[in-house]
Amino acid sequence: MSARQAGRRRFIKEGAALAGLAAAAPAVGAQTLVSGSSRTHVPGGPHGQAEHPLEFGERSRFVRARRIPITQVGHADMHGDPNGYDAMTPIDQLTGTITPADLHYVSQHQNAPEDIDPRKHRLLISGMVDRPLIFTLDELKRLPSVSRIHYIECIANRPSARDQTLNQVCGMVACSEWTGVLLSVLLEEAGVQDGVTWVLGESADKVGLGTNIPFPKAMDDVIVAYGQNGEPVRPHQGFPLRLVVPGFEGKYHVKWLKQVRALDRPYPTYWEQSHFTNYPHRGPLSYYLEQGPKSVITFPAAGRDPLERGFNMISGLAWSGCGAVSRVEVSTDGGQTWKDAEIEGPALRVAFTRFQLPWTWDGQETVLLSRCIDDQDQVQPTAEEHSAFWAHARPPHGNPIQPWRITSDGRIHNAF
Ligand SMILES: Nc1nc2c(c(=O)[nH]1)N[C@H]1C(S)=C(S)[C@@H](COP(=O)(O)O)O[C@H]1N2
Ligand SMILES: [Mo]
Repeated sequence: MSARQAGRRRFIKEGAALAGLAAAAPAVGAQTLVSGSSRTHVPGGPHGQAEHPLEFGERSRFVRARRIPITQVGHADMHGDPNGYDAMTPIDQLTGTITPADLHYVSQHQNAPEDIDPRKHRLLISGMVDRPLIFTLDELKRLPSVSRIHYIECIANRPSARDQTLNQVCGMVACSEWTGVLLSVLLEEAGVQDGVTWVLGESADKVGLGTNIPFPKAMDDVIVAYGQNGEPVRPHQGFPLRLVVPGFEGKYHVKWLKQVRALDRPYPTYWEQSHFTNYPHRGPLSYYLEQGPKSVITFPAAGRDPLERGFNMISGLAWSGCGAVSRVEVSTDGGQTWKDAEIEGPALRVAFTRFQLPWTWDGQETVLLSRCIDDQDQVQPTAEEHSAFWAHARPPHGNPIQPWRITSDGRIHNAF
């Protein structure tokens, strides 16, 4: 008998066995299937217990991952709003490097315009261009797309002695896969004229955020994004369209994007001047561009349960606005000695990179530190280096090293 025939014989035999099973269908199984088919929640269903019915896609009730309204962590709303529109990423709950869309922090000057109808929304490319263009969302989606993983971090995300937990210290950063059209494609299509040096992105919300971006950056890797982590960008993240300006501080990433203007100088906008430049502090108006290398240990970290003696895997996140993370060093003795952490997964440019280091804690008080080195050989600064460097200006990126002190009872404290 050939192998093929043997295979056929076996198939027939199994087929017969299955048919026999159907004929003598066990009563319980059959009934469960029939009664369960028309409802999502079957009391006493196949698994015997449905006292806590779940919507499809909902997290387990044992997982308490929610965005944290900024007023709840004892911070004033960054934009001085009593309603506190800002909310933080529960960074202690994240695994890997992607932030689920509903946990991505929110930073904005007013509540999200929830009701932008994507069929009515338009993107205008104007200013110093040969052909001003108006795009519908469908038209944008017909253009070549890119999907890239990038973090976004608010300028307010900085270590501070007044904060007590990891989420307070580092909850204004998140990392998603963004899908959309490169801004360069749209600008080229419109025909940018000689002399253009900046572009201005403007939003459709009432307060309106206008952000000036240097023209070379606009032509490099800026994305007009309609997708986030495999679905349309959600309203609080800018539905239906937002800018993603990789590596530049949060305010460049204009949500609810409605217009991009090509200009021969930056156009002063209220929010930019009042919150995001050195104005009215000292010296001439200046814009902060790429963010430097940064990292934070997310386990062990303040806000978590006390640490247990013995083996622990130190884990954390690192990123840089200037490129990819090339190395992360960890110190378990307050900075006297440093070890290279293991980088988990590919280190993508301008994206969260997870690192880990095995460690045995002997129960002695100590301080844990991490420092990121990016592929431009830039090293994350100490607190002293950071404040010395920015002594004469408002520091744009709060990227000094974050220390966690572990006391002998296992409790973890912010030692910044
Ligand atoms: N239209 C608009 N876009 C905006 C803002 C805003 O207030 N309005 N806030 C900016 C700031 S300050 C940050 S840090 C990022 C935050 O993006 P996220 O809310 O998606 O986390 O959005 C930026 N885009
Ligand atoms: Mo921000």
